[in-house]
Amino acid sequence: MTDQSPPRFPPDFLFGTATAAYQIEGAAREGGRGPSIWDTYSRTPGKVARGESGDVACDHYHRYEEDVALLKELGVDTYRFSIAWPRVIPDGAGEVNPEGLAFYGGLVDALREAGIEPVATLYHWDLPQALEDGGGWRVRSTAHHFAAYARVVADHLGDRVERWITLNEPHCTAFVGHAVGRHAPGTREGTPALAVAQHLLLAHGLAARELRASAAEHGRKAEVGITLNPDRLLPATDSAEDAAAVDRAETLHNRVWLDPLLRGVYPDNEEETWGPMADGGYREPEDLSIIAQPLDFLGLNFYRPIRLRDAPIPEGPDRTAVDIGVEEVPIEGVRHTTMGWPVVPSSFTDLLVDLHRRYPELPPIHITENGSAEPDEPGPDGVVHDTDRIDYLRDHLGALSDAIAAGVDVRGYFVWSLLDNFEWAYGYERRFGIVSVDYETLTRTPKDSYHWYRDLVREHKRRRATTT
Ligand code: GBH
Repeated sequence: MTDQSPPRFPPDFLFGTATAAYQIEGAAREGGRGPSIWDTYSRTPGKVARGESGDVACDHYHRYEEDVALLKELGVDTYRFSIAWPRVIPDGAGEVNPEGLAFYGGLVDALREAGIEPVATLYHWDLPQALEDGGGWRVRSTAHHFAAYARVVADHLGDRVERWITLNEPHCTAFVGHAVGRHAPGTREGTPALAVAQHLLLAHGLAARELRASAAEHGRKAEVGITLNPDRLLPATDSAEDAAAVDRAETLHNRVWLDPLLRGVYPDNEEETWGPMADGGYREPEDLSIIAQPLDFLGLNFYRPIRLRDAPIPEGPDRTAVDIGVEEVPIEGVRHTTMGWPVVPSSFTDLLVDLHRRYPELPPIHITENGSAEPDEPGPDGVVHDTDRIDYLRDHLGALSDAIAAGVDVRGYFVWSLLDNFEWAYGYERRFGIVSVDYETLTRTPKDSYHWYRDLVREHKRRRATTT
């Protein structure tokens, strides 16, 4: 039996929710916004389920005040959103769009007015199309353009935003975008996808320097982090082959990011993982020192564990960067969400404790996303009674508090997501929100999980007030 009482957290622990620009904003052709690779991808037939796109999404661009009111009623300490690069710099480089900056200025002001600390992610996958046309993340110059964009945003919003996330899940950009092909730009590449990973790491490092330089120049505070989605990878059997397969997958999923960022080294098994693809010539000697500058915090997104077994490694020119000789094996005997993802809360504890053990260099952690996609059928009262989501959140918060008790330094937790939204290649059918969105009328209706989370945050704040 699972414990029904909500877990407790240290008094200064922060609770929030998270969203991302392309998934909620809509207004894709308004306010001077330039096109992004997700506009191109979504408008390409056959890429996104039912041909859906983020053209309208939740229309958050026009309704952000209503959404901030929902956050205020929810009582959260903090809110994580992302800034659309093509709203700020429509072509990715050069001309800045004041209307784009004004939109985020308005959002940040509304949040602060409501007593909610904004956390801004600079890149949640919406690369300006003009940069993709010039080679995208495959070319080094994109990292420098990203740093210039970071500087513009920091100069403009740094008086009201103190916590920054450079990139969201670079793993998805590099490997789902350029090898699996299920995210924009949707290609299936080998060495170029590894170059993308390198340029993303470099972009993070260069942008972190700009965020800090801007803060220093203006006499402001800035905390800089990056959000990764490290996976809890489990071998299907205890064979040596499956253990080796998990080692390769650890490199593809986790070490490719964590080793350079936290230790200033590249994973020592790149050859075993990628064979001839690993030797790309896209690295410069100074890169590691730029990439490995200290992080103020590490953002982690967690949803589910993955079970893997050894599989044949395809050879030849069609081999992509995700073809490393592993195959996913279903995890049975547990509930699965509408994403088909197994619900195993203890794997969240295990992941955090294992990272803590393997990387003594870990900075404080924020769980920048956790949540579940569940059916959206409302009851006769018009409200979605999402008890499965409440169970998911409660059990994962319990698993998180177990990790904290085991010594992992976690400072905050953001539910994914405030609103039902555009779930990338799955379109609008998969719903992660604690607030339901009617995509015909764009009406927002809180689900039971919203009220459950509101009560949890209230209770936490009540205890915080009595202990400080
Ligand atoms: C996060 O990604 C995202 O940051 C967020 O925007 C998203 O809405 C949320 O989670 C829920 O999905 O089978 O090869 O096509 C989570 C990690 C990794 C999940 C890529 C979907 C598809 C891989 N995502 N994965 S593939």
